[in-house]
Amino acid sequence: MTASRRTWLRGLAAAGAAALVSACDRIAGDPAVRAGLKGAERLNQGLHRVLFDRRTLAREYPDSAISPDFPANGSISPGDPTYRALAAGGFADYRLIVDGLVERPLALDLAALRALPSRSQVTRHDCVEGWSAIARWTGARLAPVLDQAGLKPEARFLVFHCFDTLDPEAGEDGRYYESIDLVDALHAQTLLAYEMNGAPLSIAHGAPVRLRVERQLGYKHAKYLRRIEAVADYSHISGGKGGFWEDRGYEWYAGI
Ligand SMILES: Nc1nc2c(c(=O)[nH]1)N[C@H]1C(S)=C(S)[C@@H](COP(=O)(O)O)O[C@H]1N2
Ligand SMILES: [Mo]
Repeated sequence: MTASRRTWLRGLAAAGAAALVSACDRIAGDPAVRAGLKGAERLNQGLHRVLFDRRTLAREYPDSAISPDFPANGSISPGDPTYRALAAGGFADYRLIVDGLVERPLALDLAALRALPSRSQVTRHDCVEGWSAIARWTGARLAPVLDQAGLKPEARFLVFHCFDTLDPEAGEDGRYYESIDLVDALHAQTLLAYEMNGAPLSIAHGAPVRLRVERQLGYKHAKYLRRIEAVADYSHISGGKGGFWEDRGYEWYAGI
């Protein structure tokens, strides 16, 4: 860009800003306008939160805050025969599939997951049923896993397919599942957790691997993961609302 063009642009910006300020001075006295500005400010705050704050970290606690009794909720012992067989073998044959809109589909065993960049965090889990509990979660950060698989540009959501169901009538299509967008997928605290409080994840809490997505409510933290599918949209999956509980009326975005 030439120097004269730069000066001209700077002048234009300054003139624009000056016009805006004087216009603001003129209208800001009017009570109706003031109310309008407040509304706009709130809207702007909401937008800001959506666009930026979702990347900030959920609160982390000292070990002394860890709950002595962390409830296990929802499924606590999946009956799926494939899951049963994997559990009986100590999950030696377990593979977490990462596929869908990715360049390189993955099948990760537990050793491969443990070899990936990890994180450990003490966070509070909030269930909509009205309880909270604090635990240390350790696992592979999801972002490097996605790097390894190579998300295609069309990928906008990740769907987490689980082994269990809470609806025995429903069959294969009625199994527990969840979905998140890429902001949450790439969040620093989003983990494929394989340890809780320093021990391998118990079956009640989602063995061998569960999602931790710390900026959202408990039902988003899918247990018993079998497959992560990158998709452009999730309306064709199960009930179409992006999750087992979402299909039954819960919010898709359960931010806390
Ligand atoms: N696969 C699967 N994931 C699940 C559930 C479930 O029933 N099945 N329940 C959800 C709910 S409502 C909560 S509060 C947490 C409970 O996790 P916890 O058993 O470790 O407390 O898991 C969530 N993830
Ligand atoms: Mo929950």
